[in-house]
Amino acid sequence: MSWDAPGGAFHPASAPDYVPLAQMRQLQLERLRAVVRRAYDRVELFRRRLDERHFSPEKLTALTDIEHLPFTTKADLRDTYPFGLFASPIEDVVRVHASSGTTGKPIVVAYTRQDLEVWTSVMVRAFAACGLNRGDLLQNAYGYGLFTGGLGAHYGAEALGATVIPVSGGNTDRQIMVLKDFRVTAICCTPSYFIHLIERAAELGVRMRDLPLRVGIFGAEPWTESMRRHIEIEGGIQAFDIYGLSEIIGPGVGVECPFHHGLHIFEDHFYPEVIDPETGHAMPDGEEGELVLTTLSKQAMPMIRYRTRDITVLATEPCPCGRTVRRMGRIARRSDDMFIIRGVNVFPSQIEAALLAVEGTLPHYQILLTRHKGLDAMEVQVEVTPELFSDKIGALEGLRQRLAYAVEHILGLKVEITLAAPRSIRRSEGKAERVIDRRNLTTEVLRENPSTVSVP
Ligand code: DLL
Repeated sequence: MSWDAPGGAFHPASAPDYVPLAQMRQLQLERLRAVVRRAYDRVELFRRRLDERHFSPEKLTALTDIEHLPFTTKADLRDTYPFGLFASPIEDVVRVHASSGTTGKPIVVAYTRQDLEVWTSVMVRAFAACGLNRGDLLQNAYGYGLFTGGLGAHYGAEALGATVIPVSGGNTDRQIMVLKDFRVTAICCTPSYFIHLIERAAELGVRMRDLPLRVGIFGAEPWTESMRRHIEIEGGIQAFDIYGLSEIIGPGVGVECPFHHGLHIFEDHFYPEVIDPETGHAMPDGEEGELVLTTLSKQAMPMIRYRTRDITVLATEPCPCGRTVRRMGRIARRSDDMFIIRGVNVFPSQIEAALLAVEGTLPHYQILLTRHKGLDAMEVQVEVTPELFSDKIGALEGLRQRLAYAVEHILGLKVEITLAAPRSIRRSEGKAERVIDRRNLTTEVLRENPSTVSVP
């Protein structure tokens, strides 16, 4: 990569995003061989699994041989907690991060100095793809700390030469003051938090779209095209989707370019596959399945065929921006945030799409699952616009029926819709909590306290 352009600006075209495919595949094969060798020599779990398959690193002679390698899962990280998958001695590990697991303990990830350099370089490429450069003031409202969002974005933007404002997450009124007073031109945070910022700004008499802010780089949670439209119109900005996960590096695995035709994957460092989540078999490009990623250059904690649980498609058609690296579709859902209600598989994103298609609602909703006498029930609470909320009861009832119909039409399930007052659903400063599942809680409470008969 080069920063040699006039004024020391970063030149996106100097990044490996544009190299001819054959050259990329060659580089990937060389790196794959090296990383598999490293993991085999240094990570006991991986060596055991490869030995069980009677496969050794030197048998890997083509990229398609990756199919012979075992998958790595979140459970493997949990089982080897905290440092069991490290491939570098602790003396060479200069940073750790952690992300909350589904059960009590977090999963821990590690970086050598070189890993951090790689991370910074992909974040530079990501921000540059969103049109950021020197002279931009970036408000970094991803949380700083164990979460990878804050520091990942911070070092990338600094290396790009942008002016970083490290506000971190939370303290919404101060965020708005900084946005306005510092004449911020770009922001990064979760999309749900940005929607919250727009709203709070309006309450404070600040119209987000009148500010100099022009770009938002949003990720860390699923969001939809309707949310993008809302953000772009109300925020007066162009909104980009950025993807990543702690296990692989943090933010910076892939990002949209200004054409918004999916997210370009930084394939020279992260090798993507899409598999059928049921069978584990590779899916052809263009078909939807679970994203599996292999780190091609990670030293401290190489991940071989990590099952992300994120559902997407890989696109190979050329992008008008000229980047040759493959793109992944926007992640609308995970294979495991799915919940099953009365035998029907439901993804929160399906409900969100149905709600937002109906005029009069805001993109704030919560799905409440309960069980009564063994029967599952789903209630969807959705906020309505202030105009509608102050309207006649009849208008609200009409809206409620339209929403119930829209959701039932998509899911084939009866749901209870509750219209909520504007700003009544709890806002998150990081990832939004969309589903509250009280079904297990009910049984747990009963077990702890057998005299309890009814639980809310
Ligand atoms: O969320 C890293 C990140 C920070 C990405 C800031 C983008 C921006 P984790 O906390 O480990 O890491 O969570 C990773 O979040 O497997 C997806 O399910 C989800 N996710 C991340 N980015 C997106 C996105 C960070 N753009 C998990 N769209 C991933 C949808 C996303 N889901």
